[in-house]
Amino acid sequence: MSFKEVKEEINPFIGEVKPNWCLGCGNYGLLTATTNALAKLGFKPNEVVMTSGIGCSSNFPHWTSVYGIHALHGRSLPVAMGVRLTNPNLTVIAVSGDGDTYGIGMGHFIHAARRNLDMTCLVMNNQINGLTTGQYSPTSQLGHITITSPLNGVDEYPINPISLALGAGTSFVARAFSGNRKHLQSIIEQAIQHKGFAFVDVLSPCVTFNRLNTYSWFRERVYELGDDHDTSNICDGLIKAQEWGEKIPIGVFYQIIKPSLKDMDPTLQERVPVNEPLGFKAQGIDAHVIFEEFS
Ligand SMILES: Cc1ncc(C[n+]2csc(CCOP(=O)(O)OP(=O)(O)O)c2C)c(N)n1
Ligand code: SF4
Ligand SMILES: [Mg+2]
Repeated sequence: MSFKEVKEEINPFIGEVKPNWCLGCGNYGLLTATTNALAKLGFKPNEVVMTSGIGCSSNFPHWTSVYGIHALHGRSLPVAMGVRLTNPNLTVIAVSGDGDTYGIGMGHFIHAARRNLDMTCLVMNNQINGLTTGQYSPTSQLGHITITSPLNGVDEYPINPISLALGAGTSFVARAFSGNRKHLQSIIEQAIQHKGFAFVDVLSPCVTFNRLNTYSWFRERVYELGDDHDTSNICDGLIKAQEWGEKIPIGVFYQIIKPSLKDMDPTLQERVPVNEPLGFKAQGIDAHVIFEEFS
């Protein structure tokens, strides 16, 4: 049996290119959980597309066998929304980091939440800019000494991704920890199955540039939200979102089913762009001819 055949039998979503993340990087946990979740839910690789921005985390689609679009810094979500509106047959997953999503991509995050298009947004939150060697990010802890806060540490208050997502109207809001693989996979499965914009902030330690928020730091603090947490009550979600410090809750904070931009806009329902003929009819140009030239 070739490696390719073994891989396809074990998990067809594992890509042929080996990840170049540092040994122990938190992102491996999410990669395993996501590929396992997709296989368990019965998808085929050609039914899924992943978009990403720029960062160590945003290299994620390369390590899988699904369609991937490695976009510009902070632009994972607008590209994902474009795919979602163009081809309703694909399952869309946007992956990125904390710097990418909550920094340069912040505006897109809020507006993607408002549109509630059916897609999943997975953020690998390591509270640092990993790829660019350890500058502080929008989620870095106050006082954290980094190469861009070398003297007194970070002096800007960190963003709270959970309350931010709730405030923007996100219809599925969750947090998971890459060191708790079983729980992480179950959250990813729920997010992919959710009808609407599903957001998961994944605590994903950077073992090279963040020596503060380590696996052991999280293991001492994270706990799973129990059955007593009412996921249909946004106020309960907002209260739990404030917990960060001695105790850090993981799990689904809030979930609601509500119409998306597409459901409410008749022009987006009338035409399915992927089924439209390619080309510019008015000018008499057939785009197939152009594509053939490059094939
Ligand atoms: C327009 C633009 N500005 C800045 C950069 C430099 N840059 C590349 S990745 C990155 C931060 C990535 O941080 P994060 O999203 O947290 O990813 P991580 O590497 O931590 O996984 C920055 C600032 C860039 N590529 N493009
Ligand atoms: S630098 Fe950090 S985020 Fe990047 S691959 Fe290494 S451990 Fe992961
Ligand atoms: Mg980061």
